[in-house]
Amino acid sequence: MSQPTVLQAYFAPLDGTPQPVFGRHVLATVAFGEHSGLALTPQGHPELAIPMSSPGFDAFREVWTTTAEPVFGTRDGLAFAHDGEHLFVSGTIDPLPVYGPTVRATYEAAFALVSDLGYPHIFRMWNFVGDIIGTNADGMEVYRDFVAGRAEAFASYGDGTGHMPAATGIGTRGEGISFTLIACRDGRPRHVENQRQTPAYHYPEQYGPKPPSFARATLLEPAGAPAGGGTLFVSGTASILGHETVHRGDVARQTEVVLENIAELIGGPNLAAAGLRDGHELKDLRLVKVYVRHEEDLAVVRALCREALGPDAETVYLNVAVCRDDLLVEIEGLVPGPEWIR
Ligand code: 3EB
Repeated sequence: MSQPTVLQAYFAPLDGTPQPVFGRHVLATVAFGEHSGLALTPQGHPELAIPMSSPGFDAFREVWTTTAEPVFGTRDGLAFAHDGEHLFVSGTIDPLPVYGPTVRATYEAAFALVSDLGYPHIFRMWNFVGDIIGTNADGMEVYRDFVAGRAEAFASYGDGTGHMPAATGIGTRGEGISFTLIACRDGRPRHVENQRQTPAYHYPEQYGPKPPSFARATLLEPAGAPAGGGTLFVSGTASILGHETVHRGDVARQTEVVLENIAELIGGPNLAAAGLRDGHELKDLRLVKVYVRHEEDLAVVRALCREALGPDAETVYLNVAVCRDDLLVEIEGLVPGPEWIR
């Protein structure tokens, strides 16, 4: 039997070319720096650049690698990379007075690529929304405008698992919208909700005309690997209980609720409720991105994260707006499966 194709990620400095370890290939990168754009690099792989760095916070390149030789390309303004098991797609949308119809068309083009290239299972998405809590030309909040367009695209997407992938929806320090998705061919994503939170796709209408299309976490059980393993992708998580923001104006308590929400989400009882084995702790989280709305809150948020997360968590901090004006912090990360080599 052939070896499973293993996907991994790491954070690298922005300057310099990503150097994967022997036997691995760069699939795609995301540059969290000062610039925006999407292109195939001289090395071949797609790189999405998002303006999200600022003085006092982090700037870094997220490098996705794979054990199989990837193929790179572009279609419909999207850039992609695939390795026979995983497909990485990135796209950008220029600033617009109203985003919904273009978000719908662009995400539909991405879903068509997912289907045409034969990687039907989307297991993780990131949605980077400039001016996220600003107002569009119709007087609607940009995030709600975006969410409605995305929901229309998801309405015609079905991978047979019947659920939405783990995702992040977050502000940037620039304009326009960009996104990245990762899908797989033979692996099976297992989507997980959080017993402390209303599924986002069931949020009531007070948060917008269409509910957000994402799961709280997704476990990717790699094709060909023994059952019970897999990487658990944790969505952007905020200080929300049920569907309501809690601790308005109190960044320390919001950070505590976020960390408790993630601890509950990845813990044994919540995973068992989703039919999954294993259970994890906050100390198991890696590649943690902490989105802090107010620059001056960084020290408080950092201290609480340092205490809760492990010393190897590889935590980065970015100063961007979150999708509700009362949310001060959002945190995402992943729990690597046994297939990861460190
Ligand atoms: C929330 O729980 C906070 O729209 O893709 C978190 C993760 C949030 C993903 C998205 C939004 C998204 O509703 C916001």
